[in-house]
Amino acid sequence: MSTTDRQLRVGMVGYAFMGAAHSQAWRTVNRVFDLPARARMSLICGRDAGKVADAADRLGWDAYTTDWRDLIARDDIDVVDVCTPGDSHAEIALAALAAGKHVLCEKPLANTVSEARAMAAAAVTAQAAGVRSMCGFNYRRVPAVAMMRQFVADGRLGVIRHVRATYLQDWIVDPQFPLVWRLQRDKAGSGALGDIGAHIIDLTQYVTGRRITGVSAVTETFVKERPLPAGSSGLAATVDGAAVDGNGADGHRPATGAVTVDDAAVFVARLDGGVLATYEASRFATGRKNALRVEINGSLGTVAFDLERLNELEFYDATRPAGEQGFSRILVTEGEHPYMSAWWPPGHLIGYEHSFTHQARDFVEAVATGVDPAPSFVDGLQVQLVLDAVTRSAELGSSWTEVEPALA
Ligand code: SOE
Repeated sequence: MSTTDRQLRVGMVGYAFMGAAHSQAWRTVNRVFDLPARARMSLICGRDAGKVADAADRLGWDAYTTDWRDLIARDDIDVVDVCTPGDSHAEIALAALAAGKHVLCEKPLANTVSEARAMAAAAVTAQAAGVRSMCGFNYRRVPAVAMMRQFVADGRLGVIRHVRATYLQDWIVDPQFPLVWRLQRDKAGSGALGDIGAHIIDLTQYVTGRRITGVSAVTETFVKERPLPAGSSGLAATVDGAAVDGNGADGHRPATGAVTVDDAAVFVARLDGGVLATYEASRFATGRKNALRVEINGSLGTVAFDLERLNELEFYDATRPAGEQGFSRILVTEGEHPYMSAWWPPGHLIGYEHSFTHQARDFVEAVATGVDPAPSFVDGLQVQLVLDAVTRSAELGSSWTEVEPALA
């Protein structure tokens, strides 16, 4: 068998926003990257037969099923890609690992620390049998982020003193925006904290190579009651015949339900090695659509990344002669930059979806070459421990809360 004859037959559970993003990645990955195995989009799973059939057709999957247990039971599936809301991550991933399938699971890894612990333990056990698993923190795969990490690892920043991270959105500023699953604790685990805060927690730990050791947090749910959705898809949703003032077409107010997650979370943290950090995750930052920003200050320089300018990295090099210092903007679009040589000629830009293709690339390569991909489920558990500490700290009036290491 030649290397490209080797197939990894993927079965994906879920077909909404993340399902579409992952589909795009599976469809593209072997067209762009030269890899030791070929991902095949074998089977997609969703509960609604009509909708999943449509998704299979639209997103390019060979077949569909309405039962994830059926997907896992099939011996012609090698990889299970979990793109469902957090309340089913643990059950699906644990069953998949037990069946010897490699697993890619969307972030946050789970809804609770105990679920994440069980998943991490199962992943470590499965490793011994050559079964690989990875948590989908896709922003690690933005070339400028990978480069930022390299700068820190190479000592270009000297001694790291500060981390400053924000992830800001505004899609629920309108109090009439309906109560979608992302606003329900039993489905999503937490709100802005787990959905977008998890990204900056993972990114900053990844880039600095340091662990968050303690936090002091505040969280808030600004709008506590919202109309029930008639339908939703990704971050968009509708209320039955309702106008923006919340009155239904027939003059009756639509039924409402309680928002059971945070709308925003703000916390200060310590990372090991004496680093002081601030984090902010909000869905109420009016005008900020998907604004993730990370800045790291060290004794020899600063790097800053802004997702809205994801092809760039800002770098301040304090080792340059005093009169020549200042922030420089590195355009991360050249062949020597991480992932970029496979794409377009120098200077040609990439976007959000490419981070998922890079994630699929790294996953396929790891599985095909028999190494454990990162971020592992243990890394996912480490993020979960921070989310949990933030929640507990906020509940206790911002009291300082230690974060235990996932691998104690
Ligand atoms: C929704 O807030 C969301 O889609 C997150 O779930 C993703 O992880 C993030 O990449 C963009 O925002």
